[in-house]
Amino acid sequence: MITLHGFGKNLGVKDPSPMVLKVDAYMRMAGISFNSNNKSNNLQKAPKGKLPFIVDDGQTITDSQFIFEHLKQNHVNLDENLSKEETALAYLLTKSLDENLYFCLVYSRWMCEDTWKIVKKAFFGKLPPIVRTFVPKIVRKKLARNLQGQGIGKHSHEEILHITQQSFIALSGLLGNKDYFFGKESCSFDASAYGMLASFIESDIDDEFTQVAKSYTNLVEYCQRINQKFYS
Ligand SMILES: N[C@@H](CCC(=O)N[C@@H](CS)C(=O)NCC(=O)O)C(=O)O
Repeated sequence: MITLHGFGKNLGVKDPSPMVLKVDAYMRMAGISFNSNNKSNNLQKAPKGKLPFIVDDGQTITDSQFIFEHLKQNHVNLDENLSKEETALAYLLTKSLDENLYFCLVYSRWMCEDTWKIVKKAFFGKLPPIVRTFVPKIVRKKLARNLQGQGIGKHSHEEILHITQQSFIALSGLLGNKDYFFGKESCSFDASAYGMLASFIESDIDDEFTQVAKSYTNLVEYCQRINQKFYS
């Protein structure tokens, strides 16, 4: 049996991490049975200091990309009906979400003052009082450094919002009125897209970033469709 290690429900989303959510969605779409482990020390236990990781029959696999590859090789390949060209496209589109839109999400949650207040309470609100005063500051500083290093953090607020919107325009245009990104059946890119889109669209947070995501009706309906089919 596979165990998926994540953070657990927060900010109104099944998991606040789009990477955890996409692995969860992949396994649901593929009909692979699994357990979720959402213990608060999962991040400390994570072999590479990041979630998600899975344990499959004693084997630990970290990083959503490696997890997808493991699931495809050892369980169910959600992409088996895609052409070679579609498979290539699905991979590159996934990387666009993981390496670009993801950092816009991190910026919106951790760097924008009003949203940060909500995130701080949601992630650190249950810590003992003294720890609660310094741990959020340390984590926020680390993420600010990461965003600078990655490059998104060098841009202005308006520019980051613009980059975010460009991704939603592209995703909305690509999906059009199809059920899933590559047609009638879901593939690995749908798991990745859902993980990322739900992080904006299903979130309790009401800010410029989630508002812009929610303005694309076909993306909102896409999340609803996936919820109905795989999460009800
Ligand atoms: N490339 C990794 C990225 C995973 C990742 O960035 N996870 C974040 C949550 S979305 C995390 O665990 N961050 C904790 C930290 O950096 O301390 C993947 O695709 O799984």
